[in-house]
This record gives sequence, C-alpha cells and structure tokens, in this order.
Amino acid sequence: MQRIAESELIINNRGAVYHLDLRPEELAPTVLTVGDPDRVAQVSKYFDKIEYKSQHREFITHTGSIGNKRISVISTGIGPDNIDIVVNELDALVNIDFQTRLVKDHLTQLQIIRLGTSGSLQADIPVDSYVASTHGLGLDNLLNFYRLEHNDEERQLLQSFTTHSQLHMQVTNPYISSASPTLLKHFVQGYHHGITVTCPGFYGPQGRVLRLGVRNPQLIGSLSSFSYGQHRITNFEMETSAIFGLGRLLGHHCLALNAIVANRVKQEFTKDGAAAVEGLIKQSLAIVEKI
Ligand code: R1P
Ligand code: URA
Repeated sequence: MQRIAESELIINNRGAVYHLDLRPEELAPTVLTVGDPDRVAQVSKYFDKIEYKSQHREFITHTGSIGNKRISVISTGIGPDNIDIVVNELDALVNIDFQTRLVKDHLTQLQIIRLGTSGSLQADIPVDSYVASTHGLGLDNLLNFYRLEHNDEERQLLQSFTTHSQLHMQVTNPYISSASPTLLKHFVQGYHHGITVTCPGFYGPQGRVLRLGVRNPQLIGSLSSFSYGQHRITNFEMETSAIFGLGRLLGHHCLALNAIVANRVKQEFTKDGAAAVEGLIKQSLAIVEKI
C-alpha cells in the first residue's frame, strides 16, 4: 500500500487535518453538516454534552453527544468546492492512519447528514416545509473530477433529465447520486421526498436575474417540469449532490434534509427562516439520536 505524501494529506502540528483542524479522536461517527457557521451552535445547544469545539476558516466543529449517541456538527460554508474539502478530510480522519499515512485495513462508514436551507421548485412544496433528498443531481461539475459510476436507475434518470432539459449543452456533464436508503427510510413523516438539484451558484445558476441576463431563462420551468416515473425535482441548493457523490464513492451513508426558505415557482420567501431551520434541527435530531 502506498504512503500518502505530506503534500497530498496535510496534517498540522497538532496532528490535525489541515482545513478542518480536527484530530481523529475529535470527530464522531455521525456528522451533521450545515452551510452556515452560526448554525453549528444552533445544533449543538441540543447536545447533552459538548466534548470538543474547533474553528478554522469557515469550518467550525462541535463534537458531543445526545444520550449515548456521539455526534459532530460541522459547518461547510457555501458550495460544492467546500464539500470536496470537508468530505475528503472527514474520510481521512477515519480511514487513513495519520502516523503511517496508509489507508487503514478496516474502513469506517460515517453517517453524514446535511441540515440545510433550500429553494423549492414545486408549487405544492411551500416555504417552511422540509425536504429529504432521494437523489442529488449535480450541475456543479465536482464529481466529474472523480470516477463516479451511476447505477441503472441513476443512468436512466440522468438520461431522461438531459433529454428533457438539454442542460448538458450549457453545463458540463450533469451527474446524479442517490441518498443512503438506510438513512432516508427514517425521514418520511414530516418530509417531502424528491430529487435535489445542486448548483454552482445562487444567482445565475439558480435562474435569479438581478442585473445580468442568464443564458437559460427557462431553467426553473425546465427543472420543475421534469419527471421520471415517480421521481420529480423538489428543490435546489448548493451542496447535496457533492456530498452524496463523494460520500458514496468513499463508502459513507449520506443524507440531506433541507428547510425550504424560498419557493421559486410561486416567488415567495419565508417570513421566518430562523424558525424554519430551528424546526428542522429539532425534528431531525429527534430521529438522528435513535439511528
Ligand atoms: C445559499 O444561501 C446557501 O444556503 C443553502 C445553500 O445550499 C447555500 O449553501 O444552504 P445552507 O443554508 O446550508 O448554507
Ligand atoms: N439556498 C439556495 O441555494 N437557494 C435558495 O433559493 C434558498 C436557499
């Protein structure tokens, strides 16, 4: 087995992985990811005990427990490029020996669950409701740098999506990756289910027009009107497909739960986004604690 060089996996003087500034023992096997660094404390205030806190750049981590369940909550910041850092470093923390710099013989599977905010792409999925993603559909290009293989269902979904949207003419190679079925099955009551599209931006890539025109003014309609069998696109945001794609390649169980703060079909925005996010945190922690 090949030793991983210092330039490839950067470990600081504390023996911690560079960007996250975490040592292996400072991470729990269940990891909640949030985009907003302020949301970390909003989650960890429900822990019975906080054993460790760290902060480096936008990556804040609190590790603690609820009952017997050890949990870390970590902020990713915005976007799929940050997810490349977070998911690779989370995996390194459990699956690479920091002393020998060798991949371990026995690999650990993390539970990685995103608690985020998102825009709805369906009139019947209102602001302040919650979506559990069945799939992440990536318009962001991150997984094109890896060797993601689609299963039959994903290949058919993707083919149907590209035929419907013609987005492959503008976006490099869209990709799709499913949520972990073992996690998703616990989040049914109180959650809409559907495909979450991940975009490499908040404005043009999500069809928002301020002062700049967009190349595809039909983007929202094209995403909203897509269906394949029982599948439809419910929402979009900026991290889910990257978490699902990288997480699956590395053998982890991944899920994304998003509070809907905007409805882009009805052009509505939540009156109290903080309350919507608080509700999602409470509702999801009650389940996470038990699985
Ligand atoms: C954009 O405002 C950010 O909000 C959403 C998007 O995915 C993007 O990160 O998620 P978070 O609230 O988790 O950051
Ligand atoms: N986050 C996004 O990325 N888009 C939205 O519309 C709302 C939250």
